[in-house]
Amino acid sequence: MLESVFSSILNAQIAGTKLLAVLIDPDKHPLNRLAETTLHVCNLGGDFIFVGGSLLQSSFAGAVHIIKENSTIPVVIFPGNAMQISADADAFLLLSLISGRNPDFLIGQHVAAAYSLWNSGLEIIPTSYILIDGGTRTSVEYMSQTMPIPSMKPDIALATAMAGAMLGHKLIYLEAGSGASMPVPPATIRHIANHIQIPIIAGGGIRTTTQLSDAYTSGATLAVVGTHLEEHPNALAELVNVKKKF
Ligand code: 1GP
Repeated sequence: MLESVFSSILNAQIAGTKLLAVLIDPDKHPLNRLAETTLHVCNLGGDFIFVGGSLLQSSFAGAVHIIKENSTIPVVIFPGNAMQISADADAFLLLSLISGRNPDFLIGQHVAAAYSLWNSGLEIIPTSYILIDGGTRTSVEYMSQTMPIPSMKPDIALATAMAGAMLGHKLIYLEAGSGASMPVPPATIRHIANHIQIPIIAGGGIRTTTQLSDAYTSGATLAVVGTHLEEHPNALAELVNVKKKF
């Protein structure tokens, strides 16, 4: 039987190994290139394909279908909103944007999506989604109409993650926002990892092998890279090499 997505992240955390997810935003990948991108990620050693985006200009379900058909690794929906659901995927991150105070992203979208998700057969993974200031106003900040946690306030980030843990979330996603000029500070990741046992995902603004390595060293089990690989698809090999060193 296939290992569930959450189990494989938890097992990596326990083993001290690291994982890499490539984010595919269907709006930024023409449908006729999706199969090629998917094969590229699988062949080079990505662990997961995350699918999601802020808007919905293209067919989300169509994109997930093509990705899943061509993928040998789990396909995980990382939704921008309740419209981004497809039973073709393997898992769904049920994100609660707990750094913000917008009820729509704390419970409203979840209720809107509930019937579809309940009946989808997808592995649903409740996830604390924590936006940390990455030096740029990002789409997630604007679309959610929430304020990120200041990057130099690791205690607030930790308190937020603690609240998420006590609410029963299974993952903590520390997000600087897609295309952020700075990733989540390693000190913030470390501060949370030192106090909370839940696996940490770090994403947003990771562009270099050093930034990726810093995210892992400071305690992230899974890193997510999108923009850098959209701009430089050939950079995936060096990122995978960083992951393999752990
Ligand atoms: C965004 O964490 C992801 O939600 C990836 O961000 O596009 O900056 O890599 P980038």
